[in-house]
Amino acid sequence: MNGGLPRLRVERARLRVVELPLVSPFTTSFGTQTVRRALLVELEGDGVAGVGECVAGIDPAYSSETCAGALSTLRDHILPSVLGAPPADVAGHARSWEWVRGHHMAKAATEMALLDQAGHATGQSVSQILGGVRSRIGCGVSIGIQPSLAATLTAIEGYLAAGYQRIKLKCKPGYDVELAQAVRQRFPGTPLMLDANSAYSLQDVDQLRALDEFDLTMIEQPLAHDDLIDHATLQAQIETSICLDESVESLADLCAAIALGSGRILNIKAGRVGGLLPAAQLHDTCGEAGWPVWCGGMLETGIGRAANLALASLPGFTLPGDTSASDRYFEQDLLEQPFELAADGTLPVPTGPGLGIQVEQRRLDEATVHLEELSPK
Ligand code: NPQ
Ligand code: MG
Repeated sequence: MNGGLPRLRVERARLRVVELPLVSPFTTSFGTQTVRRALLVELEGDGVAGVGECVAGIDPAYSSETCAGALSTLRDHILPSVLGAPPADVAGHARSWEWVRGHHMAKAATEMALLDQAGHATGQSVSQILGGVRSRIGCGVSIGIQPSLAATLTAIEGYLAAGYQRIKLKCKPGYDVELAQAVRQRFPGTPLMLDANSAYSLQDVDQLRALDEFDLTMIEQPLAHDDLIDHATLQAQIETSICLDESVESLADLCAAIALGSGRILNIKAGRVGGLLPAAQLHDTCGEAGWPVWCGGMLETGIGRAANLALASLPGFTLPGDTSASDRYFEQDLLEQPFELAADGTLPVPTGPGLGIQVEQRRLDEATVHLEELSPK
């Protein structure tokens, strides 16, 4: 990390729930989303404000966390640990909620707001604070399960025309080998990967091995969300590299995965691992182990999207991630300037102080479905 961060107070907090309709339904092996409900944490102290986005979903399907659960955990447990506490730097505030087990997405949202606040106080961008080295990020796109193979091919064509550098397709048992074959046939040279979101078991090894012939850059999280052992068994039986997502929620999980050989690549999401600072640590450990990493996505609004770009500017993020442009998901983002994909398939890393974004107040108010203010007890 670059230099020290200032010790700041957190004097007020606001919890806000927003809802943004998705441009098209997003279907994974665990369900279909038509709207993104997001929980925002807004902090203020020492005359400086910061905002963070919690990536928990409406349902506990991707992970056990939900928007409603994060809201109550933030209100009753995490924010009371920092509100009115003595001035502290971001790591210091984060230590005050270490006693809370789990709830990584709620913690990460608070940490994101603290980093935004610290950046505004010092003029540093979150990328600079984290030790970022890149000014533009190569982007891929994640495509949900479509009603037909033809619809999938059409969707891919559109995203490739827009410039996206790699295609990730959601898959599930029975929607995999034929899918990969059809896509490979039509787009022979395109960097292509699948994400199963834990839809398979070791009994499906033949099907998974059949994917080896399609030159996939990786298959993401084929097996159970909390498994590392079976992933190691599977990795020894297939050629395609396994990328872990759900199974790695901490540095301890990652160290176990590396030791076991549960995969060869990591999808890093700050929300899943409890914050941007823990995410940067996982990045460092992957570097030492020779695991390439890329930045995942959770259908973030522009706020979380900015944080993802800052994270992806670290040196080990050598693969295009799910850091897509705002219009991949939303007709209207929450920002004055939505993130727009350049023709070369990159997005810029924000350079302004903190997250480096400007939230459009009118749009934010329109999207708000719940708002509560917290102050020190
Ligand atoms: C993944 N994301 O990599 C996730 C899955 C995902 C872009 O593929 C609400 C809450 C909606 C959590 C949609 C992408 C979600 C979600 C997708 C997680 O596995
Ligand atoms: Mg995934």
